[in-house]
Amino acid sequence: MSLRPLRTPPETELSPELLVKIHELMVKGRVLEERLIQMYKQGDGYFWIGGPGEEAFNVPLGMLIQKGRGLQYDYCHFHYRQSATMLAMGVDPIDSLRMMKNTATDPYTGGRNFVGHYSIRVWNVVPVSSPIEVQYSMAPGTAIAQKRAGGRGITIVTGGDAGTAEGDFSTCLVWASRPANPLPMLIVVTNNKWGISTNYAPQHGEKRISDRGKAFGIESKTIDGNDPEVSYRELAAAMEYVRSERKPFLLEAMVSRLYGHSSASGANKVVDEADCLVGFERRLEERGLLTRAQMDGLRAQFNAELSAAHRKVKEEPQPDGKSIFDHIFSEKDLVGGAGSAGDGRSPKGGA
Ligand SMILES: Cc1ncc(C[n+]2csc(CCOP(=O)(O)OP(=O)(O)O)c2C)c(N)n1
Ligand SMILES: [Mg+2]
Repeated sequence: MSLRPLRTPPETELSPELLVKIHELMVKGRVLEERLIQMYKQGDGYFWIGGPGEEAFNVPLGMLIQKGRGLQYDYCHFHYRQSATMLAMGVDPIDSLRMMKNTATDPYTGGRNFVGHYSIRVWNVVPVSSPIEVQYSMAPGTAIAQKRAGGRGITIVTGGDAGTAEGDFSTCLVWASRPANPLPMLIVVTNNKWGISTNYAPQHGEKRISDRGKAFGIESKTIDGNDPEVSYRELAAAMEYVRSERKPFLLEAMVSRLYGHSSASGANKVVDEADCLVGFERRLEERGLLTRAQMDGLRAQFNAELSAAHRKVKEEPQPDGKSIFDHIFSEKDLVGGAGSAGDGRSPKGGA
């Protein structure tokens, strides 16, 4: 179901249709995460990690990505809180449930990796890694190739605040900003003010993480990632800068972490952090764009869809033990062509 806005308000720069679309995807993203948490708690999966609380930023990001395969499209080096971005890019949520349940039908990893660890070659979505921050030192590789190729494709890398303490983040800033070859990279830090159980404040001498861009001459900004309108506008502007100037941009988005770090910390709802969905829905109601009943109906519809998907996935098989050594990267010749069979979405050639 796609909701239609009731009237056109003058006070917003984004069109009512766009705001309603963003809202729909935010609700879908939240319902998906809540379903995944429920699956974990019911024993339909071993571990949960995800991004409930980051939808206001992650949805606009996914909507603005130019998806496709190869250097003329955007390369995505994501971390494990990006399900809402993937939904906005167009994935089917049932496949996230498959990854959660580690079924053989999981198209991203064949049931071999944690939930949230997407890998989609046809959309340049580089496999998400559990070791944090490594994506920041790998991302310059695709950006160098894109710089050489020319065009408007960019490299997008995301990660958390705590991980910026690691050397990979500095490596990224250095490589992105060399005057001899600045790189077309959107460097994103989603700052939820936590690294598992370690709070941000006593760990960071810099006032803002985005300030670290200044030393390298990198354009940078800190934004309210809990506001989808701010996020959409700022992401659109930053991406246009990177696409046209072929230079890096460091964007820090302040976000909430609504269910703690992961299932390892209980995955229970926190009450002391702002919920981006609550604030946005209040605004949509006040502006007369959607009614409470419409929004409740949308949530109920996604809940029903994912409940049915959950029942389906429960019946699907786990991977066969014999396949454990399939898809070993070092045994493939991805450049020469041998071993690159597959549609790039299935684990055959996709992981
Ligand atoms: C290289 C590495 N060191 C430590 C860990 C353990 N670890 C997993 S998540 C995490 C905290 C990450 O915090 P942050 O970068 O702020 O991202 P967030 O989870 O808050 O989004 C740590 C230390 C890891 N996975 N990899
Ligand atoms: Mg964090």
